[in-house]
Amino acid sequence: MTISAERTGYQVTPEDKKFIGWHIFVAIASLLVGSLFGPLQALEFSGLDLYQYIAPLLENYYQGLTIHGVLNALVWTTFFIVGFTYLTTVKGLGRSLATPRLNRFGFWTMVVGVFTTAVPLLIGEATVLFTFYPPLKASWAFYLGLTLVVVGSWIEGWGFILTFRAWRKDNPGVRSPFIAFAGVINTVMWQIATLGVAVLILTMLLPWSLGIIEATDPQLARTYFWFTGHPLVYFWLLPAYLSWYGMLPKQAGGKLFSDSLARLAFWLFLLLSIPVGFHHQFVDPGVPSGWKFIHAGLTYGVFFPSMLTAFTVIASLEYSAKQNGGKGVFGWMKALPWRDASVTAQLLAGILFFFGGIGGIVNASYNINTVIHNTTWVPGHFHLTVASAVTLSFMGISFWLVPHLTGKKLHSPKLALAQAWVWFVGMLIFSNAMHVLGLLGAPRRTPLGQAPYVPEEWSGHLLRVSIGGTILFISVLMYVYLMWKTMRGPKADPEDVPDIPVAESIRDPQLTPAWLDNFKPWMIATIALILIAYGPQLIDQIGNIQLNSPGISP
Ligand code: HAS
Ligand code: CU
Repeated sequence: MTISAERTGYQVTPEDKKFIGWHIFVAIASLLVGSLFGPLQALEFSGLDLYQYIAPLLENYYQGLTIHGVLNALVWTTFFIVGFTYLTTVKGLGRSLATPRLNRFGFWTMVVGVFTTAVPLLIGEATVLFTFYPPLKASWAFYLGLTLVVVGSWIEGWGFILTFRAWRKDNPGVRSPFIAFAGVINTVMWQIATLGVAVLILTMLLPWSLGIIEATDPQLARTYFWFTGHPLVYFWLLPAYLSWYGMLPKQAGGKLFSDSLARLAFWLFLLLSIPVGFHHQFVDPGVPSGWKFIHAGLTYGVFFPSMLTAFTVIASLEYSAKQNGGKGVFGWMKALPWRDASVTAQLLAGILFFFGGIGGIVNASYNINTVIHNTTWVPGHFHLTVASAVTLSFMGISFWLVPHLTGKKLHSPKLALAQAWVWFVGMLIFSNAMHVLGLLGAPRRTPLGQAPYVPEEWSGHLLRVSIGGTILFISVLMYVYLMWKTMRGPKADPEDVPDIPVAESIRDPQLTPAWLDNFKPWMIATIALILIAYGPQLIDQIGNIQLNSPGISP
């Protein structure tokens, strides 16, 4: 018995479509505003200082960098993910949410949070970069706004979890539909992961910014931060994986190679996403090296489900291409639907992610990390991951999603295809230059155009950052233009509106082992592993808390 959404043919209700559409709208608006600040940094690297022209608006380089990071890495992603998970939950389970009012409340909480965060950001009262480490100090409104965004995402997440449970009650023993399953695992992971920043903000940053406590403990703050900060990157990534496993094979004219492997990867992400945060703190003096070593080992562990993903997704693509006449060990790749902008964007995102993943293993290696830590290598790495694997996939998804939600046709499929390629080329140039500069020792988060110590040897690479960054900016503008024109276009014939692509798996999912569809053992193991990997250090660092670091702002 297969009961994929494909067979149930459930159509998402117009109200749900509209509500999901608002999430995507806020996401794209944030991406646009956040991206306006990208070229400022990229061009500054080769000495073109645009900041002087907008001096009355921006205080300094760091303010622009903070806005860029917060809007692109935090807001664009979170709104897109929550909206997309809403869609995969209702479509996958073939029913509307159990809690529509709760989700509306969650959404508006997030929106109020974004505005509360935006005000101090724009007036220069929150120039603390997207990691907001103390002793850098922001206005209380910044911390409160971030809290509201996180709490809103929790509330929406409860809606997805409760709906999944209601479905489970009605369908005992039936394998959960993959796209709903994958979205809900990411939601559960997020609920646990965000406890770190929740404690950080509520016990330290908010009271500090309100003057209730005088100073902070930066070491403990960083530990709390990375408890959330690392799993955050998988919160971004897993919706892209959901699409690569659960949708892309259908778009490529085939099927998912293995439902079991797909589910195993998601469980491993639940298990291993959180207890690896110290790989961001290899040089922190307050964390003993034994614990860093354990987190380095667990990071190699969380590398594995991504390799599993590369295998399974490429196998699905090969199967699909061969169904459609593709031949040869590599020749089948030519038979993929490269004219389909949504498919191409996601394939290019996957290719860029290979390089990002290899860089990740360099970062994770305790001793080699000291070579690249705090250099431009790190932004090079995360532009291949969050800004490519994730962002370019989300762009590809929106090529069918926005038409589906609005009942329109994609404004220009050719422009969409070009947009994906422009991103790919821009990112190859940009990220390669950032990696090379990092190896040469260029510090991250630094206006290198003004730095007096920059050797001549760097100038070619700095120029490539500027060129790559400008190309990426052009690609964002193409994307936003396309989405705007699509949204504003005339209603299309219902046959011309793309449906949600839901891939079937080659083997009946009902044959997938039951332990790959049962939360209980995985939840127990997840919590146990977090307690082992973090418990002793948290007890130690909280026990030795030193609130003695006053705030500074640049
Ligand atoms: Fe990372 C720093 C380690 C993945 C994001 N990372 C960062 C920062 C960000 C970030 C934002 O261990 C900077 C934070 C800051 O501001 O300080 N990262 C890793 C490792 C992985 C990894 C081991 N990172 C990500 C992902 C991110 C992300 C995903 C965002 C979404 N990262 C680190 C470490 C640091 C770090 C250290 C700290 C550095 C420092 O010192 O500060 C792994 O998860 C990567 C696994 C990936 C793979 C690739 C699999 C390939 C696939 C492609 C399939 C191909 C397809 C296309 C579908 C194994 C799945 C086929 C096409 C055809 C044509 C057939
Ligand atoms: Cu990490």
